[in-house]
Amino acid sequence: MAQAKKAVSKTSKKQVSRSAPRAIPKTFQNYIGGKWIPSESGEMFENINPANTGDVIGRFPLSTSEDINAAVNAAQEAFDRWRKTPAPKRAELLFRLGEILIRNKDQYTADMTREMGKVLKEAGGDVQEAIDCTYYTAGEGRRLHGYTAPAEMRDKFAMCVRQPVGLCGLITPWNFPMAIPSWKLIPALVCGNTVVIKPAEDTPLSSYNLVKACEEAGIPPGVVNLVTGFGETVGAALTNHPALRLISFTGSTDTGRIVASACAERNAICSLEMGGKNAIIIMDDADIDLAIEGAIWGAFGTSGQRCTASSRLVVHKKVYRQFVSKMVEHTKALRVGNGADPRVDVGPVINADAVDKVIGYIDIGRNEDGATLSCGGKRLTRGDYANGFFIEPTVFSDATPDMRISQEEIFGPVTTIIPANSIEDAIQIANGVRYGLSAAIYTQNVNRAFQAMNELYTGIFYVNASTIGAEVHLPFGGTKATGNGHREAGTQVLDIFSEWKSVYVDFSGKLQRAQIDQLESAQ
Ligand code: UN1
Repeated sequence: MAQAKKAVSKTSKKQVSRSAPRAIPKTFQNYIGGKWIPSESGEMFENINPANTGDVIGRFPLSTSEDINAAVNAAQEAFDRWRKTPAPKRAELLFRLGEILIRNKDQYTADMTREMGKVLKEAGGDVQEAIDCTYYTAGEGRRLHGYTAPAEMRDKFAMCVRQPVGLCGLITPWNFPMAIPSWKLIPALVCGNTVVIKPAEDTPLSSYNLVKACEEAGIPPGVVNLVTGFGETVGAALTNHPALRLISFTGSTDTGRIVASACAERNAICSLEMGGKNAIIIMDDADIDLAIEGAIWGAFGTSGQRCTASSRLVVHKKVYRQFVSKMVEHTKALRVGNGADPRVDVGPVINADAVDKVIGYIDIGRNEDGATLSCGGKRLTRGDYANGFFIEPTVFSDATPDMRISQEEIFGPVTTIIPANSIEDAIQIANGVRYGLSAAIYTQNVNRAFQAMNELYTGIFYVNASTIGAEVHLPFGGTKATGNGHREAGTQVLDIFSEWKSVYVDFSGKLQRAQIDQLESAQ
């Protein structure tokens, strides 16, 4: 998943090129208690276009723990009224939000490509996922089902209902800058919680757009609060705030561990969505051209910066050579560039740290691991690439399962091809990493497809499709180091943002003792 940013200087997070011409950037504010206000620090950081670092998208508040305190107070003040607002009424506001998102989709899409780098089609998909999530989850306003169950005593009624958990802190990543905030925000709201959102410092504009739309939809002041800034300051302040009952975090596994420890200290609920090292298995009976298409899309879509990216391709030895040569041919044909150009297939990576990390892994793959670099491998720096964070789509082949490039999350346009001897071997390789988010198999054999489905220990699984492309009405999340047992999306997300209350109504008019009196009551 998205990497946490290191502390960087306030105005150069993406290493601004000072030689490039600069228009005066727009200034943005935090949203606290229904008001747009600056940080108490008065300081700002710049949001830079990763395809062109001379393009400053805006200046956002470099917030502090004081701003977090103010936002949490606002969420606290709004909570009682919001939780008592009937869920269908809360949902009406969310449906209105969905309409606003649809109306502004093109603008949000362009903004997202500009701040995050992903190509326009994908940015449009990201906004669409927020729309889908909003409509689907708003529908829960008229469900939020609990259940009734027979009581063990006569004249006694038993049921369980959902109640909001309270104040929630949402820490969201830069790789899906509107979809993932919506996965957290919309269910939190429909369940009756109030929230403080801390978006990734690389992509605050998409969260700003989402929150602005919430304001326009009429979501009451204090229910949704937005505080921008860096993980080390505002992320930490949010995570450690005693009034927040829940922290929902999507980001790197290392940062997730810090978040989880902080939550454990104060018994806060913590939901984590973290790394992946997702494998596509390509069997000898697969439709190879279809598998190549899926592998290219899964490995290089979003420049490989998805937690579900197809970063390992485990290929049966009988079709291995054929697969590698086609994969290289198709990878070389990809057009790298500014995602705003509709001819481009692969945009930049998010920032200078990401370039260093990805190029570092390419060096490891080549030197320390000793895999074959089949294509790509370099940062692109000339001409139109000079002011952006562009890396050639890169394929390693002849890798072994234990190499670092086969084990560690690179989070960039790099995929590793590993040969396998059999379905059993392929499954073992695919399972042999610390993560368990997504996996896929290409095969024409239904038995193999089901065998893989049964034995791959991941939260998401695809047959004859890539490892990416999850839809909002099914649970999203992973096993092992990918998460901590929760699922976003689907109806399962309601189990993060609500708590169960079991209710017993005794209408017998006398004392009935559970577990003790049941034999008598059966007579
Ligand atoms: C991610 O991989 O970081 O499944 C999120 C997908 C998208 C969400 C991906 N719907 O590809």
